[in-house]
Amino acid sequence: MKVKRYLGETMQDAVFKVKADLGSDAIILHTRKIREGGIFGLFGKKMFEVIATVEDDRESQVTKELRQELNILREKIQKMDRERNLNLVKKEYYNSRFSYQMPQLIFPGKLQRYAEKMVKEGVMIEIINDLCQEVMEHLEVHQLHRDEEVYQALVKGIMSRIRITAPIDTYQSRKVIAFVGPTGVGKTTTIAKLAAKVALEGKKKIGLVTADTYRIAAVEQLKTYSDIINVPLKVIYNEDELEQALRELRFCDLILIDTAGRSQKNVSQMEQLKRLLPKELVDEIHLVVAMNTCFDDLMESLDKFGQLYLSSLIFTKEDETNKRGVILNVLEKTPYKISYITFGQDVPEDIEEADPRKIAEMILKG
Ligand SMILES: Nc1nc2c(ncn2[C@@H]2O[C@H](COP(=O)(O)OP(=O)(O)OP(=O)(O)O)[C@@H](O)[C@H]2O)c(=O)[nH]1
Ligand SMILES: [Mg+2]
Repeated sequence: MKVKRYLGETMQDAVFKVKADLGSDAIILHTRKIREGGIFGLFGKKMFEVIATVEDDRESQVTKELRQELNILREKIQKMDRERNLNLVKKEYYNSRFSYQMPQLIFPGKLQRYAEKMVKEGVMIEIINDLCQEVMEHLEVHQLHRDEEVYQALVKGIMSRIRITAPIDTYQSRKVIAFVGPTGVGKTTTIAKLAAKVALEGKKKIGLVTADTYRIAAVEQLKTYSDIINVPLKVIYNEDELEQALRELRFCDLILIDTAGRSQKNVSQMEQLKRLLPKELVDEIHLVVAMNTCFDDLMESLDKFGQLYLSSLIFTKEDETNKRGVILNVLEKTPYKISYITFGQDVPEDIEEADPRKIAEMILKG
């Protein structure tokens, strides 16, 4: 570091000399008034002294580089701030919209394409927004442009939202399981599929009970299946007969109870169902709902059937809808788990245990 001394008749004069010699990057270290000439400092001329310095080349190069780095960092921080503010505004905007509206979703890179797919699959906007925000937080900017990385990150996000229960044929102890739900959603067909699967595996003895004596053909429907797969079927006409039917099926490891379709709007039917399926006799109740039902009706069913102690949900008729996002929506709005998904009329093929990865892929692949 060079340190130099400058004298001027005025302070401005001295500073002017500093600038002329060392340039405008000069640093003033010290100033003072002095007397120059004379005897022993007396009678000398009054002058102004300035001690100044300037960084040498090597130092100024380092400073330059540091300054450049500082500017880059400053720009990055400003950009991040702008992005964060933009995201906050977007989030606020989406949250303020009614779920079914399709606002202009704007996400970076490949996220945009998947966000649009999820909209088509009927996933609620707030869920899409949350999923995409999570991916944006976890992936670097360049990764957002790689399809596979974005896809896998979204699969992971969806999977973390899918809650499932263990398949009924994995239970260690004897279980009595009832199936309830609105009319025509596929309760009897689902029971036939499950009974046939378990019977075919041959590991468990299965028995059927039907409480659906409401429609003349209902008993016949289940009887046909029980004859084909060769499992016993008991018919009960009121709640008092369940205990006896279960006693008669005491040699069975798994007993599936079919119930009549019930409208969630009919309060007395709901009360009847509660009396029919007491906790002391029935271990689990699975609510069967069809995926092609409109979301509001579905939520109403969940609300009303929720008066029973539901263990899990079965989504049927996946093959009859292109709004598979309903599964995510329901799990977001309720505390339930899923046990099975059915996707056709064929017994026993068209049923699968709920699998979070498959559900995520189904929603993202469309
Ligand atoms: N496409 C399709 N049809 C299904 C599915 N599951 C059931 N079904 C059909 O839906 C109709 C009603 O099925 P059921 O099993 O009788 O329905 P349910 O809930 O027992 O009806 P109720 O006892 O009258 O309340 C039948 O034609 C079934 O073949 C499915 O996953 N996909
Ligand atoms: Mg039925």
